[in-house]
Amino acid sequence: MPSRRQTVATLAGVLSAHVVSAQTDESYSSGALGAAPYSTFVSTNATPPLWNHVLPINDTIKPQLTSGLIFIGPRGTATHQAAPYIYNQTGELVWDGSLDGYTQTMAYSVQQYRNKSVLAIWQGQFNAGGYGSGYNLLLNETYQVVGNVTTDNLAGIGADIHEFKITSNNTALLTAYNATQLDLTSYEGSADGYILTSMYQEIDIATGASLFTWNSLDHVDPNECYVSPGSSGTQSLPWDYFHINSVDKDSKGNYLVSSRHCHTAYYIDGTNGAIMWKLGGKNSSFTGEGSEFYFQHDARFHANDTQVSIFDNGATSWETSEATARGLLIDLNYSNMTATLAAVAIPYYNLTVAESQGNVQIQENGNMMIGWGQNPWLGEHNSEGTPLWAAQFGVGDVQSYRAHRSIWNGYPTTLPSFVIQSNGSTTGYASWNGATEMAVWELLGSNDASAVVSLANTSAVGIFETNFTIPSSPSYSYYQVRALDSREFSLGYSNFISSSNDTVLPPAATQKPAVGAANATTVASSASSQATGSSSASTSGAGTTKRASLLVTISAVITACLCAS
Ligand SMILES: *[C@@H]1O[C@H](CO)[C@@H](O)[C@H](O)[C@H]1NC(C)=O
Ligand SMILES: *[C@@H]1O[C@H](CO)[C@@H](O)[C@H](O)[C@H]1NC(C)=O
Ligand SMILES: *[C@@H]1O[C@H](CO)[C@@H](O)[C@H](O)[C@H]1NC(C)=O
Ligand SMILES: *[C@@H]1O[C@H](CO)[C@@H](O)[C@H](O)[C@H]1NC(C)=O
Ligand SMILES: *[C@@H]1O[C@H](CO)[C@@H](O)[C@H](O)[C@H]1NC(C)=O
Ligand SMILES: *[C@@H]1O[C@H](CO)[C@@H](O)[C@H](O)[C@H]1NC(C)=O
Ligand SMILES: *[C@@H]1O[C@H](CO)[C@@H](O)[C@H](O)[C@H]1NC(C)=O
Ligand SMILES: *[C@@H]1O[C@H](CO)[C@@H](O)[C@H](O)[C@H]1NC(C)=O
Ligand SMILES: *[C@@H]1O[C@H](CO)[C@@H](O)[C@H](O)[C@H]1NC(C)=O
Ligand SMILES: *[C@@H]1O[C@H](CO)[C@@H](O)[C@H](O)[C@H]1NC(C)=O
Ligand SMILES: *[C@@H]1O[C@H](CO)[C@@H](O)[C@H](O)[C@H]1NC(C)=O
Ligand SMILES: CC(=O)N[C@H]1CO[C@H](CO)[C@@H](O)[C@@H]1O
Repeated sequence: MPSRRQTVATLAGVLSAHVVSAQTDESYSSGALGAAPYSTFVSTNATPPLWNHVLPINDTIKPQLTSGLIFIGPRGTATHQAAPYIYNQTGELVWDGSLDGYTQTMAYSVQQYRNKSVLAIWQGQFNAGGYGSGYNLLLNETYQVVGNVTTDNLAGIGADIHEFKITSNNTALLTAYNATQLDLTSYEGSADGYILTSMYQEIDIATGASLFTWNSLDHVDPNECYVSPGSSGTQSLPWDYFHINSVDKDSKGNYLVSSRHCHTAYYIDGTNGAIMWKLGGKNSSFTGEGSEFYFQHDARFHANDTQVSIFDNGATSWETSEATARGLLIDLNYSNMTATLAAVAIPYYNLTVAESQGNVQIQENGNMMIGWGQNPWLGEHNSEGTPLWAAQFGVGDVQSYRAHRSIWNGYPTTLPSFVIQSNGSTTGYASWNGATEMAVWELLGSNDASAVVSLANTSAVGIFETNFTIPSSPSYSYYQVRALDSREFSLGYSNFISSSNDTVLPPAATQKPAVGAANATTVASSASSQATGSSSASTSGAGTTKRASLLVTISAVITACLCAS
């Protein structure tokens, strides 16, 4: 946390960063604000990529959206701080995972584990060949690690970057890549060549034991795929003939696997790994427009397995197959084996193909939430494919493997961050990384860091950092803030900050921290920050009740939102 004695110059820098966020779309899109504009704050070191709502959410669109927060994992060479992030629908920061020690991620999403929401975050080593080896951490609503899932019995090869999905049986689906020696002369390669096999496992999360392991080389001949070895096929750069990037499982216990380099989604028998049908590619079991996609990602079953959604990249870095990437919802007809297009989402803006990454998340109301992969864009289309809103979160090399919307209620066990700055008047800055239920900041004063006097309340709904003037009279030796939710439940107290020097004292023993967690279930239904309807500020009404005689009016300020109206 920055010292309260930040210089005026630093403060000016911060303020100018906020001014930046208020500039027009064009200056962001054109790159005039840099390759990766980001926000800064006074009370924390968070530096989240700033959004530019190129197709803003208007009042007509709002009722067509479902609730939830937005989950992206910005990465790429221009990204100021690669990490898992949570934003609200309008691009306001909710959680910067780097402040909790998390770094660059790919598979990152909210999942259900034992009937509770967990945040699943892949962490590990990236391989220049486009895969990785690591593990998936499961965080509960208090951001504490409750699971750590990787491969089982794969001789040191850890969980790959591309997939982590928890099934309804509390098992996890994850991918893995292994280099193996193979005579590649039948595939335009050398006799002492090396090939990458794509594997996936189903893991019992509680025990870590694998229940199922599948290896692409056992079932898919490299000739079925589209990417020849080229300059790869060596020990240092093995031939990635299959490139697995998603795994889903249906109610019948069979798997759906996306192979980017075979342009195919494989339906795999959950008992023996045999391929039951193929959608797309050279030997598609289905005919029709729904079986034509290129270098795709994120194949998921829907509608009792009669539909599949796919992110069709339309390209890879060395080959372009289509005019644009597409979000696809495909109807599968098993009686005559036809695949028809139920919905196609095309980026309305200047985006074309996505050379890598990307996803389609079908919302409860049928909307398609799309992360455009290597392009720093995300957006939502209705069930007919019409764009509803779109935002960019970078201009240069900023990417997010996937983009999701999910309900998430966060009750951090860290203390709220509170900083006081004097620059003529005295201003307090408060934020709480990952707290989603916070509606009101209460300012408290104390002379001995125990007996506290309530001084003022200020609305905090939807805002990551709130600033407010600290009254000059009567003055106190220490100030503190308390976070309250919309029902005035106490969520937590900050440290006491001295008004005259750098002294920081912990909350008093009587100020039990993070009580919100105890009320997580009851409070969840009142969550306001995830609403999509018009201003949610009214829900803070109860929290703005006068709490003390010294109530002063304090205006909340939106500090880092680039919300074009
Ligand atoms: C989160 O996990 C921690 C560590 O296991 C546990 O102490 C805490 O009670 C859990 N919190 C919730 C809300 O489940
Ligand atoms: C998770 O497991 C990996 C090994 O797979 C280990 O390196 C890592 O430290 C663990 N992390 C946590 C937070 O448990
Ligand atoms: C990975 O490939 C090597 C070399 O062929 C092989 O020895 C090893 O068993 C493979 N590992 C797995 C988990 O299949
Ligand atoms: C869950 O387990 C049951 C019983 O083993 C099985 O029939 C079902 O297919 C499994 N479902 C998934 C999604 O793994
Ligand atoms: C789902 O499809 C199967 C046939 O594949 C059918 O037996 C089952 O009744 C369907 N379930 C629902 C809920 O429609
Ligand atoms: C396949 O069957 C569906 C109805 O079940 C029909 O609408 C469609 O025209 C058929 N397609 C072909 C190519 O026969
Ligand atoms: C899209 O392209 C047009 C024409 O090149 C340009 O005027 C416009 O600013 C671009 N829009 C974005 C969001 O980049
Ligand atoms: C709201 O946004 C939608 C989607 O961009 C657009 O079609 C519509 O014209 C907009 N409505 C208004 C009133 O701006
Ligand atoms: C997101 O936060 C902003 C504050 O920057 C707020 O105005 C907006 O209402 C919030 N959006 C939602 C959907 O809660
Ligand atoms: C809060 O900060 C903004 C600049 O981001 C400034 O315009 C506003 O006056 C500040 N409000 C208070 C009460 O300090
Ligand atoms: C710092 O301020 C606190 C109260 O504001 C005071 O009690 C303490 O003596 C001060 N410490 C120093 C080193 O001046
Ligand atoms: C510790 C705490 O804040 N507990 C609250 C949980 O919610 C109930 C109402 O449902 C309050 O009465 C408690 O004070």
